[in-house]
Amino acid sequence: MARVFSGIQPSGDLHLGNLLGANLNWVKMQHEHDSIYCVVDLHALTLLKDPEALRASTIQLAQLLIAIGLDPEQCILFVQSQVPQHPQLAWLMECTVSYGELSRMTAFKDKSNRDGTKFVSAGLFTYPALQAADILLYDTDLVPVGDDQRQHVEITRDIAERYNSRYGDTFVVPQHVIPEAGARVMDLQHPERKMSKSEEGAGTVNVLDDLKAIEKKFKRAVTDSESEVRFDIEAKPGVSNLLSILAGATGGDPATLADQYEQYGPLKADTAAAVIALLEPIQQRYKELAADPAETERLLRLGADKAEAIAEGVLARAKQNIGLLS
Ligand code: AQP
Repeated sequence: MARVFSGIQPSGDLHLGNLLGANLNWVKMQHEHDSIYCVVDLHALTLLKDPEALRASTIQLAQLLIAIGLDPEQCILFVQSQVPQHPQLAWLMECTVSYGELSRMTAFKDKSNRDGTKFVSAGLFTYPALQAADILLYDTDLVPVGDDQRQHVEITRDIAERYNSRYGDTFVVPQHVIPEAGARVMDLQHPERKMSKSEEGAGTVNVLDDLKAIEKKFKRAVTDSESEVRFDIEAKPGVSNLLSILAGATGGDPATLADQYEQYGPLKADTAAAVIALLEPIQQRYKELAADPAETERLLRLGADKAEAIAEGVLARAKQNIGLLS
């Protein structure tokens, strides 16, 4: 059975891009593979956070993942900072990746250049090394992620291969798994940029948004001055984004779905309805889980213990091979 690992940052509200790009695949894969999922709170520290807000977001995100369908009996679900092997292996990763490689990461360039970013932490620069540690600590074969994480899985593969060639066979070299539809959900108001946790507003559909507000967001989604419904990301980014969302939410194919529409209005209405049908039961389950944070904390602690039992062995192998005393 393949080993699956992926993580998500408690850095803001969970949105439709996270869901279609990654989390729905996580739910599916937990039934097919040996799956490990992580709320990567240490990654969230790369940008300045209010401590109370970080703690609350960490619990809320775990509850949302369970509400979406992750079952702590079927997979291991845990919080990164509760497994100390992650930052320990990250140092070995930092010493295996080069400054030049880290400088080429587009996420660093985007986030460090964002308006209002006054303090660029060293962690923001080196975080692909921590991410490599997250993945490699579990002898991971498959990493289900959205398209924006392709480059980070690539650098993880490069680090694993370099480590293996320098110090002998140590790590499994993982592969990304990216969904066919919904791999890159774009902002509804700015279809040239990806939907992201840090961009709140009319272009972002959050999993916990009021359902009426979601309908409005789709109604107001930016399209173009033509009227033809066609899947063409370059020429028609807004319309193609709606088709991708509809396909991701219903399991269809965006280009085939385009043939069913002659106008933008019905496409927007159907996409909103499909998203609402997906989110409504998640919101209901979340409400129940939110009422009992102590139970979530208990489940996460159990998950961390299971994760640590695996991570301990892999870290010991990595330390042994690089020449550290055990
Ligand atoms: N727009 C997206 N479309 C498809 N997949 C996406 N993912 C993120 N955005 C999209 C996937 O969700 C998983 C978790 O990613 P993250 O924790 O890095 O979330 P984020 O929304 O990108 O938030 P960040 O990191 O805080 O980014 P910014 O600062 O840009 O808002 C990953 O598998 C990711 O691919």
